[in-house]
Amino acid sequence: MTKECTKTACPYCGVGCGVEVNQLGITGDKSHPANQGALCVKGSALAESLDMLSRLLYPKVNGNETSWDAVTDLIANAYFEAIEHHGSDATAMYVSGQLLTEDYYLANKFMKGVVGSANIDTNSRLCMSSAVVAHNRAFGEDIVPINYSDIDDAELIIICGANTAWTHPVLYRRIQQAKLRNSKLKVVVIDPRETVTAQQADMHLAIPNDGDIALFNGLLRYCMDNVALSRDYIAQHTQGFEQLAQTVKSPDYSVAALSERLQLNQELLNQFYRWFATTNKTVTLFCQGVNQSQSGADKGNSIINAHLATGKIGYPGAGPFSITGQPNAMGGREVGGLANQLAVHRGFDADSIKKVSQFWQTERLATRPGLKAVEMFEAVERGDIKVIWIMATNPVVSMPDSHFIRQALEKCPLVIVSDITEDSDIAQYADVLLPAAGWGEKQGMVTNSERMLTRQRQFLQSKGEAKADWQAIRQVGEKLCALLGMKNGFDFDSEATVFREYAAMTGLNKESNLLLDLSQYADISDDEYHGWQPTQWGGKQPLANGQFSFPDRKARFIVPDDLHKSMNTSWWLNTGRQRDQWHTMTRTGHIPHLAASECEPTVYVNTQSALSLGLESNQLVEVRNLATTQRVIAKAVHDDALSRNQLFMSMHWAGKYGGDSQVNAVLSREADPLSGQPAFKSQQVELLPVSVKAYGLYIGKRFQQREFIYQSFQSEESAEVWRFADTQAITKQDVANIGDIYSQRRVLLDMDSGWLSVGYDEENGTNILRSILIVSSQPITSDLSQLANLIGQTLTFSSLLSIAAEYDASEMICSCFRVTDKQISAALESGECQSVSQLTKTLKCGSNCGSCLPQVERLVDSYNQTLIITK
Ligand SMILES: Nc1nc2c(c(=O)[nH]1)N[C@H]1C(S)=C(S)[C@@H](COP(=O)(O)OP(=O)(O)OC[C@H]3O[C@@H](n4cnc5c(=O)[nH]c(N)nc54)[C@H](O)[C@@H]3O)O[C@H]1N2
Ligand SMILES: Nc1nc2c(c(=O)[nH]1)N[C@H]1C(S)=C(S)[C@@H](COP(=O)(O)OP(=O)(O)OC[C@H]3O[C@@H](n4cnc5c(=O)[nH]c(N)nc54)[C@H](O)[C@@H]3O)O[C@H]1N2
Ligand code: SF4
Ligand SMILES: [Mo]
Repeated sequence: MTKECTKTACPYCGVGCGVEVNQLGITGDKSHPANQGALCVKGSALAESLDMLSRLLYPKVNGNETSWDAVTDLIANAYFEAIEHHGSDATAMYVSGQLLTEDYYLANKFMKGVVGSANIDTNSRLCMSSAVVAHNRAFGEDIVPINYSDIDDAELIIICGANTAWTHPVLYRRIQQAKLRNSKLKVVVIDPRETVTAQQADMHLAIPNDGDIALFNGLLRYCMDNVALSRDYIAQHTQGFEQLAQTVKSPDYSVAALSERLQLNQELLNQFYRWFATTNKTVTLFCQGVNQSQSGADKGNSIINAHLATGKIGYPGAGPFSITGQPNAMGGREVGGLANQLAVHRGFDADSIKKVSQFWQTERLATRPGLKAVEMFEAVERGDIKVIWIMATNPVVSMPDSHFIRQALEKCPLVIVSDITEDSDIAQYADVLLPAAGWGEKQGMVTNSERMLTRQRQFLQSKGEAKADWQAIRQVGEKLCALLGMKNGFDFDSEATVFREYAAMTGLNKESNLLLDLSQYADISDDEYHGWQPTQWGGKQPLANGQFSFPDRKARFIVPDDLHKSMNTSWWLNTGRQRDQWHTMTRTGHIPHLAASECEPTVYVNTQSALSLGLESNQLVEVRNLATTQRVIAKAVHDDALSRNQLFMSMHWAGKYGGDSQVNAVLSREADPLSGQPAFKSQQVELLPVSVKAYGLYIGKRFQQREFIYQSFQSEESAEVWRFADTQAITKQDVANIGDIYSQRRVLLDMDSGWLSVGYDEENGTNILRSILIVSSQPITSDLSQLANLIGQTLTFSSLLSIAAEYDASEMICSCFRVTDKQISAALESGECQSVSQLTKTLKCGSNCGSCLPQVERLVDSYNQTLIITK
């Protein structure tokens, strides 16, 4: 790591925290406006994320290393041939909100400006596209009209469809701090699950899946009935209110009717509506519980409707706030990287086509929208797409109906993948693999949820022959321009030159109502670019003047389609994130302390429903999609946070970590018809017990694998932890072949329900422990993974057994210091600690990143409540 201090940005979520790389390692940047020095658990583990093994170092074609020159020719020729023989639309590119703005700008220019097709889509389709539609329909432009400082000013914060405490932790901490300062501030969480965010709120509205539109229509109705509308705002700054008013007047949206439909008591609903109606400074945060739905765009608009109709927008502490998922999802939207945008907040209207063609000096410009992610992979499956370039995303895990996506890619004549690792699931489908420089090895610009542009800076040499993604595109683009007989549109020698061209392009918006205009940076010098300080576009309060981007400058109300989805199966499956992992685990799965909080693929099952089926916690179950007959196997865990017939599974389990237990295998491709965003959050499935004859746990470094029906992997400091299960009994003889066949000696002990096998080597007269293998006919409930610390140590058998006995099933609360719920409860019960601050001092939990503080607080609260009840 460098001696000097480099200021850069965290590569994970859209909070966009500033990070400093210095002699101490990687710490929060105190001067960055987004985080003022704070980092969450993932941000705090950034230094460890750099120790990734299995980096992809050289370009490869069909598994063989080759040169960048050869591979550049190959790709450019493939695009050229496909264009010549099948037309531009026979090609595609699928990119990512984790690309930097410069990468994104060139990818968009490559496809729309040179190839001449808008078949470039991005994983932001799975993430933000419903919010983009909602903004465009309401404001005439994709604008987030909020700053983080609005959190500090607000008196009511509504968090709808977001588990902010886990997914945007530094922003969530800002909410908690605002609450400490302002006793009037109320927080309401709208989520079918009682998440850690909901547990901390003043009010939790546990609506059924997709109940949001009904809830917000009811809110408008309440405001109408209680004279809480802003008639002036509606008259001066909006259009279309009358039609919406007619809709919400329906008896379906009375509090009484809603109370029944949403299964919420009337008093609670009335109180929520009263708080909204009487609080001017209201911010409504929303994320994937809103976006990832068949009515995602309409849900977004129903939230915006409520803010417009009451005029709660455009002043400090008020407005609808779509929080972005990925670090540069916003930058990608600005550049225009979605298939249904052209560039720089412009669509495919005649004026935009003319201006963009002139700017890029191209006669090949795409003139109509391309295929959205799901449609794109369907076209690949049909054989319509001959070449696809996938960059910085892992669609065979993250797209719905993932087996279908895999089949599609197997059929595609040429799949090019740019990734930092060869181990990602998508890399297994590549004909051509391009080694990408990763975070710290590349540089460029990112935009966070509040429109703040921050520089990601390089502080490491890139590894092997890895190149920044923009450079790979530049090379291929240059070559393709030559093949097509065009002027070279890729004459860039640095990120700064790319950024300047992009900034100049946003100047096309000068003579329009569009707010995105960075043209004042079109001539910045290299030094100014390198010294860039976090800068927000759109001004501090972009919609303060009530002037929107439509020609008449008025905002639009949208009548949302209030879907009533009927249930045809026994269970609803909801999916999302865990606190300590990032997406498909390629960057976080190998970090032991992040792996500890959810150690294996787990499906959370509403406790009552589970009990009524006789389903035990820790038993393996099968989640099945009846339509496709696909299934995944995972460990069932009872969960009171879910309502009846609800399941929840995290999206992360992928690669060797999750084996075949990847939840998207059972998700359908159902998507919002307007945005194309898949409905990841409410899927109809069945849950079936799996008849398991043998459960296994291996701790060591040399696992002999074989075909199991279930297998998962957890990374530990000194060893690997493998969990597996089989429908066949594993015999004593088999045990000898599964574990560690390399150790000099094995001891096999009979246990009540199976065997314990310990492998060790004799070295200089002592026995060194190499592996521990347990095979049992019963689920292995204890978390024995910490026994990994003993691997490589001198073996004393009695110590092994006593430690094994101590590690009872417990939940990892603080990942940084590995403090479990059991340890916290023990400290409270013994009287050693009585408050969060004492726990933080004594056990250290929460004293590093603070991501677990909401859970620690919750444990203290529930302990205090038990005290009151027992007294
Ligand atoms: N730790 C961690 N943080 C991350 C990420 C990560 O991988 N790990 N990824 C980042 C990215 S790209 C994104 S997009 C964000 C996502 O951030 P969030 O949207 O906050 O996270 P999710 O867990 O996907 O889903 C949020 C909640 O929506 C709820 N929900 C489901 N259905 C409904 C519904 O019909 N209505 C309502 N109101 N709620 C519903 C779910 O129960 C869930 O608690 O997180 C970012 N931050
Ligand atoms: N069931 C379910 N599925 C979901 C969701 C859900 O809530 N539920 N959420 C969806 C959402 S919101 C999102 S954002 C997606 C995320 O899903 P993905 O984008 O597929 O997930 P990542 O694991 O972030 O994939 C990034 C890939 O890029 C590689 N990579 C990292 N850095 C670089 C780089 O600098 N250059 C290049 N070329 N490669 C790099 C990584 O190794 C990894 O393979 O998942 C979606 N899928
Ligand atoms: S909240 Fe955490 S993951 Fe998100 S940007 Fe900040 S440190 Fe990174
Ligand atoms: Mo996302």
